[in-house]
Amino acid sequence: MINPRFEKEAFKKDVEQNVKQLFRKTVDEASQQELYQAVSYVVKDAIIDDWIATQKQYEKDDPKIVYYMSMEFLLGRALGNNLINMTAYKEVKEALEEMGLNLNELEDQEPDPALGNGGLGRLAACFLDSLASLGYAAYGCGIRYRYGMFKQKIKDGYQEERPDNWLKNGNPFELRRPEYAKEVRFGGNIRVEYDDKTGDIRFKQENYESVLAVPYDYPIVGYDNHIVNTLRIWDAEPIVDFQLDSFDRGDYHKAVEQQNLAKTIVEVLYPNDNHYAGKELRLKQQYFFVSASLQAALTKYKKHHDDIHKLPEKMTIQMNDTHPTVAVAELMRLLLDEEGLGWDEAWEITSKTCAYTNHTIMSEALEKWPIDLFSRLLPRVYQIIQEIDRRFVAQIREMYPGNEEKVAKMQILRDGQVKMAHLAIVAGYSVNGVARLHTEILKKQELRDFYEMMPQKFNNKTNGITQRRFLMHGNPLLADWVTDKLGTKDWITDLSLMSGLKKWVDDEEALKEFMSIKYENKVRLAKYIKEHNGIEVDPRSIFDVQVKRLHEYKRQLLNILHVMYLYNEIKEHPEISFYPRTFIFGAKASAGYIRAKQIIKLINSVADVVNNDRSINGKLKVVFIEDYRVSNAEIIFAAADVSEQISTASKEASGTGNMKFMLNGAPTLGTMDGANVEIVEEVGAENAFIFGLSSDEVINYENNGGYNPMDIYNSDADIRRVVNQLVDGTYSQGDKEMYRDLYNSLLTAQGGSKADTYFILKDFRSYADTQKKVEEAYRDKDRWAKMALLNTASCGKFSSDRTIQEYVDDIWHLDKVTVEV
Ligand code: DL6
Repeated sequence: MINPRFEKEAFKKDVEQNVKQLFRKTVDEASQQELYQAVSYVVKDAIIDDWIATQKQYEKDDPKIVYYMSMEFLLGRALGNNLINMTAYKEVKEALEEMGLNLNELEDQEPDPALGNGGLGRLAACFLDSLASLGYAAYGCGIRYRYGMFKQKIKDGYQEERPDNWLKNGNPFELRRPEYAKEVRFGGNIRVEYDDKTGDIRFKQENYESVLAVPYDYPIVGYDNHIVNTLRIWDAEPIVDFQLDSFDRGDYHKAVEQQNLAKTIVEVLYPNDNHYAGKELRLKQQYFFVSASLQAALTKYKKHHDDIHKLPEKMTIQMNDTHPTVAVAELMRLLLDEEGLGWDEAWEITSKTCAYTNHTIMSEALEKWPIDLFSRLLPRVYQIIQEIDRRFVAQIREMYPGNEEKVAKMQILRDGQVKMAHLAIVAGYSVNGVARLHTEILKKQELRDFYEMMPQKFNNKTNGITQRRFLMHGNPLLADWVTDKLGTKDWITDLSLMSGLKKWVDDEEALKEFMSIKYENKVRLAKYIKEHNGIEVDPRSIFDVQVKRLHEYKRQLLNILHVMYLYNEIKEHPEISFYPRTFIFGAKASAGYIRAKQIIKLINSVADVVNNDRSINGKLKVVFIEDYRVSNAEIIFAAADVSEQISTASKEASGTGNMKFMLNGAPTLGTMDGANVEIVEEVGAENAFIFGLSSDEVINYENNGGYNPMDIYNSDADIRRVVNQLVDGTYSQGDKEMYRDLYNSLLTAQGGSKADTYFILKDFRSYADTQKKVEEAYRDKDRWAKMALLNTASCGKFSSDRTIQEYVDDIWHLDKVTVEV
């Protein structure tokens, strides 16, 4: 049943009213941005009814709540997604059309709230969508960065970073909640007070700096169930407003400091993906949002419960990677110092409340804070970690008497560092990886000692994605087709039903329809590329796509070297038949990651040469899509023929882009890495293109000193030619130094890393051969259509609904809630 607010006439009137009230204009005078806001406020109004109803229901049912703590939530735009989840998208689109407005154009007015870098942040957003859609009480807890992920501009082929002032026009969907503000303290010293009468000891922080954490609540709308959960992101404000008279009171510096701290702490998201920069401000950010979120969670709990010991029955905290793991010690601090519990009671509660997800085995991403920095910034939290560490070391020694090597490997405080992953594992009740292979690598390699000591904590939760955004919103044509073919919309909340599409795999008509939807989506992407890149691409060519963060382990370099190889082949053998291909890239590189930026430049240089060479008759095109983000990702996934998932095996924890491509009918061209392994298992090896070293082989090489890429360089003329083209000026207008570093990285060991650390040359041949197979398969239209359809039909496992249900069953143990309206 349609929400009365979205009935056409009522909706149109409300939009007109909002335009008038907000901007003193009529609809025909208002700008697209103003209209977007006016529409969003109507939608928000409808959401708020459900939001209130949900919170009332939660008060009544008192379900257990999960607090999903994450430095990143890569939400993507809200308007369209909210309308989809309120099942009002089509009605609203039509109502707007009747007003002469286009919903898609209005959606384009919304900035992408880019409060995340990549997979980890986007996963958090999918999880929130699934939690609400499945009817579980949840809070996302994060930071309201004033500047999210930078906007990427490509200038002369180089990446430039521009600030993303996403809040400049306000944010219609959020609500400021000053009544829930909390103070967060940094630095100073700890004074110990003894109470002679009771013998109690109290720890008082003195001479600290503090900020006021003020929450902004952002609604997370469940699908067609009237449930609205909350993403609570914290802004920082000075505790006392800057007052002129503070100068007279000698507080001038303090007031300025507070002002500055509040301003800087939430200023910007660190743009590092799978890499830890070790900056003091980052630690401040972590503690800031963790402390505020925990204080708020405890206040909420205590409102309805007297017994703090029962906290684990009513709340659980999921720590999204090591970034929020200071939560463990902060919860201990609150229980010890604010609630007055003893150590054992506090530990019992904490270790039943906190759980940790590991998202990477890249050692440079595991956070380890220098002890001097950590103890200076968080003196009381540090004392608590010392005690956790002391007790843990005693446990290790008890379990492994005389084995000091174990202590050295597992200790939390070691080598002058606070090892955050160790802290989380020791204190948490669950440790999970994000794909089966990843979890196995954690157990056997990276976290082996911990697994041996506490195997019961370890479990796997293979990632997933939400079909609401990545099919319904991103690919409405296919979504309608799926509903038609399955004869039900139930796949929207139960993606396993997609397997019902398999019965159409031999139906010629259905295959034709499926592929013509793909074609339409390719036309849509071609138009986007023309508008944004000025490049003409042929939607009949194979759209071969690699979109993700730029990182050496993800091997965009392998992809572009292969394009260079194909170009050589086409030039050299114009007579051989070559199916036209469009290689599409989209990737942001962390601002300080020089080599990643060189790879972006190389891709653009190759694009320049190849796209402008008329002699190859447009057989090969290369496109680098600027500013890859959630909103253009939706268009890209829908249009892809081939999904490039070519990380060095063992390095990609899971990947989630791979699942979005699969959902949209693009077979995977990839290594046996991360969740690719499970994708292949679901779809069958014959419907994917797998190449390269296995993770065992990679790990084996790594443990035995690497391999010698010079052997390949010397023996394979095609590879040698391509590698040499990095330094012969072919792609750099004669400049032989421009790509020297990339060349060196492939052939020579440097600064502690081995030559070709990511096995690019080692996997090159196998990749090129497999690419040939892709071409052969694509030429056979019928075979390709079946493969593509089978990918969509086999994606059921990869819904974040399934992932969340597993977290609920195995880790969180939440209660399901229904909201009647
Ligand atoms: O689990 C979400 C996502 C995985 O799909 C990717 O494979 C993995 O690289 C990513 N990990 C990170 C780790 N970040 N840090 N820092 O982003 O997580």
